[in-house]
Amino acid sequence: MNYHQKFDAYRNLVEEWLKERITVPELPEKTLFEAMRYSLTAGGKRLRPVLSLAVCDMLGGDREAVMPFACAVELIHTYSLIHDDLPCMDNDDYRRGKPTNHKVFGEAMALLAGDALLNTACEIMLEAVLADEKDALRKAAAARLIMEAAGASGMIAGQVIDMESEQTAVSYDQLCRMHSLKTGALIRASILSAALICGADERTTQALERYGKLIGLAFQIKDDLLDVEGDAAVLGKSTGSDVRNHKSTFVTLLGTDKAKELLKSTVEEAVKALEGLQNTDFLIHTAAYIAERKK
Ligand code: GRG
Repeated sequence: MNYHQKFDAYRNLVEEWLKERITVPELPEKTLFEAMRYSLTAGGKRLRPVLSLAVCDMLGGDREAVMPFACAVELIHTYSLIHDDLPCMDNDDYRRGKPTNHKVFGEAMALLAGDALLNTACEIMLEAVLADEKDALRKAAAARLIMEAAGASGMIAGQVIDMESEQTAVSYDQLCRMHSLKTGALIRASILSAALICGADERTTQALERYGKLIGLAFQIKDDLLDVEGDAAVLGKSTGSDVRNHKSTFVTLLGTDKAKELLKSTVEEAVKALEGLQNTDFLIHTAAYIAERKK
């Protein structure tokens, strides 16, 4: 299997698990579940859960043990996108080339679908903790790590910094910190939660932490480059408020050429972080994939 086939195989496992777990019951509140399913099945790359499963395989861990946590991160990621698109945030009409959740279900339902996805993520992780006495502590630690990354010292903090820095010039360091919280925290959590559940030793955990940090940064530089190249607009990501056009990005701060150089060197450093570890092929390719992706 080549890299892309392997990525697809991981992604298919994630799709199957989510399809079974997030169903639409015949109840009066059915629309809520339809709204949750709508964004959850709208064509996301599944990068975060794929990373969790890849780390699990790299460490010879148990995929079944990691899967609920991998999917919980995807549910949290999906909720964050629904809320990010709301009129009170970025006010986007399209995401992944499709109408945003609130455009289809209305603002109130979109808000509640995001809330419910976050709650479901917690439920899924706690169910996994309670299902297995043997690894309960490790799994509880993984759940804590994921919730911290998603919360007020992680993704939500990044979103607040982003909101409050709109229309103001930010420094390169401020931009890095904002993205490290807003997008990096959840990417790192997908890697480190799997490492925790699989019992990674200190040296491996440190290497994976550095790798996660660097691919998170690479992910964001690439996102900024994609926005500029217009690919993102074609895919319907950037129809939001005009305010976004004035925001500092890696491209506005560094220029396209320097941003591309930084992307290249960040990926190289991410690969270097894995030196000395075994079975790192998939993670090495993922670092390159992040830099080469078209969406
Ligand atoms: C509203 C609480 C709250 C948080 C929002 C992550 C975030 C914080 C907002 C997303 C805004 C955004 C588009 C950021 C750029 C980087 C990013 C997270 C892109 C989307 O991630 P992908 O490319 O998405 O992994 P797919 O579509 O593949 O799932």
